[in-house]
Amino acid sequence: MAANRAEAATTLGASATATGRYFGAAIAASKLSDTTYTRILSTEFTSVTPENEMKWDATEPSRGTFNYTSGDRIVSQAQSNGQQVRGHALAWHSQMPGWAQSLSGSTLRSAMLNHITNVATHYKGKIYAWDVVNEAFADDGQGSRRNSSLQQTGNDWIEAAFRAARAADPGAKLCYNDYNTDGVNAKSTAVYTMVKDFKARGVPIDCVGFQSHLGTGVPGDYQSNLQRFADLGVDVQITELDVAQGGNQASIYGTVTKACLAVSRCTGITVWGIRDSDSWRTGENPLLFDSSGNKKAAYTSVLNALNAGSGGGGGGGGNGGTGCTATVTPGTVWGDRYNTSVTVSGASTWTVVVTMTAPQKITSTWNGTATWDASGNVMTMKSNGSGAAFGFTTSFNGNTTARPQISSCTGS
Ligand code: 9MR
Repeated sequence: MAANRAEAATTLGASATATGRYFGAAIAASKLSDTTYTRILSTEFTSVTPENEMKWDATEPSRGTFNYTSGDRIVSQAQSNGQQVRGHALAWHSQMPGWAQSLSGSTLRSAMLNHITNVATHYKGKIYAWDVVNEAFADDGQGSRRNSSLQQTGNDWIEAAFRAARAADPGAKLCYNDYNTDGVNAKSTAVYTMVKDFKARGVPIDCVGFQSHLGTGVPGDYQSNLQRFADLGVDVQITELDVAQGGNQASIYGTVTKACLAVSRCTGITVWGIRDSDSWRTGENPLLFDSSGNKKAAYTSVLNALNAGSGGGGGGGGNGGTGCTATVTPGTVWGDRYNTSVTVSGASTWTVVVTMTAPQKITSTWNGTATWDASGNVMTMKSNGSGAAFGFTTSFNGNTTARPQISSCTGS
């Protein structure tokens, strides 16, 4: 079984990067002039999610008239910080503009598809992963679909949304995102069944987001729930993490972080806000920084878990490989390309799997022997006797935000 160990780092982003993952925050365009906020944002996070700015009501306030001002502001700020962007959310029953709330049936279906096509096209090449469909399952404890006007356009509305998103931005990972799916239960099992069906029928889906708005506990099967989705062949991401401030806040944050690190296809964690005062959960103080911007015990718990944890775990290898550590160091960035170095410790003969986000492509490598999967996005680098480090150059090809992810490190 492969087991990577990250070098100790002093920010959430750097520590997550050393495991091949991102660490993100939901942010608001209106707060980008707050210097405490932007200092923490640029120092600690490698990914951002617009909290409201890319939603339907924000981006298409009247039918066919699109407004990208606030979303664009977030994207350009992220790009100047070298951060990835998670797009949120293309189709959702909530925060629909008034004009769309008054539509139904085939008129609503075509308005939804037109919305997805326009927004995903506008942001093409700039989004690491889109929440294509958000919160489409009910809280009835039976795994039913939510009875929304979108659902009433036909049970195939979710796959239609994913197909429209893929056509508009083939380079973005396409996610289904929901809450109360954080353990094995009827709702998460209904999502699981849908994802399995989509994979079997070739409906484009790449990832599942687990919002993880948690109270005073975390499901005991949190990690195994992530793993069962990963085993379907999708990435999993913690997309909106916040935890009520109670006795266990720090340890719950640590448990969630460790669970992601233990699942090789868990590609990153996003917390739903920066400071407690930025949270939608007013009065619950559910975030990693207090209202003055100081690090809380929950912050330290996450950082320690990232620094101690395993990296991409090799997807359940268990076939005789030993553990090793693959630590990523970002290198020079040019206008059209950038370098990455990877240092391997814990084994002198090693195999490291690096996954790229299309349309980015690795154009040259050094100090290892590289082979590629059919998509050209997954590089398997084997040691060739030239030492404990290798490197590569990646061409942006229009996506300047994505960064390579270490999927596994196996020693032999
Ligand atoms: O944090 C968001 C808050 O500012 C908005 O008022 C709210 C509107 O519904 O949406 C919040 O974000 C939600 C996210 O988009 C989807 N999952 C649940 C989040 C918290 O409600």
